[in-house]
Amino acid sequence: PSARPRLLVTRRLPESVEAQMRAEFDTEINAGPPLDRARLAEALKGCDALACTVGDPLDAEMLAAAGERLKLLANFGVGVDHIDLAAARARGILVSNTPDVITDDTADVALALILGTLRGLSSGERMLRAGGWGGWGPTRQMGRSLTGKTLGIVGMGRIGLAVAVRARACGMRIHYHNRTRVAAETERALAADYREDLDALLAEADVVSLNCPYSRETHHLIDARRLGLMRRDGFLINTARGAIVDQEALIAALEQGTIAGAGLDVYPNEPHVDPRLIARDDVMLLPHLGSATVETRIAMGEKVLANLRAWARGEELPDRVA
Ligand code: 8YV
Repeated sequence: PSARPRLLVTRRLPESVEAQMRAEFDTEINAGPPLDRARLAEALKGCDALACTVGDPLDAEMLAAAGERLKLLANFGVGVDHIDLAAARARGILVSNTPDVITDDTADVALALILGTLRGLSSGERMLRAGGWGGWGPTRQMGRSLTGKTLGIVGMGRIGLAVAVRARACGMRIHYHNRTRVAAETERALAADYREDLDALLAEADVVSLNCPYSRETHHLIDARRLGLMRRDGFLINTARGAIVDQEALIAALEQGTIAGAGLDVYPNEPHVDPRLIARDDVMLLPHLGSATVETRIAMGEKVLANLRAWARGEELPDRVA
């Protein structure tokens, strides 16, 4: 019988990562569709560690069903809103994630959504592919300049800061809201203005970028009232988590023209995307690909491995989620 810890992996990971997992752990990798609650509960029995991702339902009930052996949830991804951290703590289950390595790619996608919506890049491409390009004209395909616009960043952590750096390079002014102010020298370097009041930030920003974690506190943070504070020519960008926005209220704001457009990489009920969003030309919609590059997905896998190895050796986890 093998003394190696038993590891369940809920999705296929980059090949090199899977190979290392198989070499070091008694590894079972789910190659099929995402495990539903019943199949995940079944598969978890007898496992010592789980390599999981966003979308895996790791709530208190699931962790209780997993049994006593489960000791580590090594999440492939930085957001751990799908894990009941309090229940994990109560059961003595450690949780790790993959910070830092996803920052730049995710910020790039936020910038892509800013460019895509303000400049009409995605609607322009759709029109061209549909054969609708009647030719160049001085008043056709006019978007809005990034230069001189105010970007309001909600959540100035690693990703928010990386979005700010990119937006500065495009000539945008940075305002931000966060639980705490960033260091004065960082504010100076980005010429970033802190707004303690989220409502004030929403009212003044030409573009609002959501870069905060999803939690009970940020559930529907951007609701009908707050959408109503945004400028009529304002854009909402979300690369964080879908349920930070009340999607019904967002659709209503777009339909009523109280905001100018939205760029979304995340949705409340992925992979379902509301057909009313799909039908609109003033939104750019991406399939949660913020961290989806060859380089970053390997780096995320390496982080999962580093946390698994540390745990197996009884060492402190490099990316332990508090
Ligand atoms: C990934 C993410 O798409 O890190 C996160 O929180 O949402 C993305 O990087 C996802 O986690 C992959 O499992």
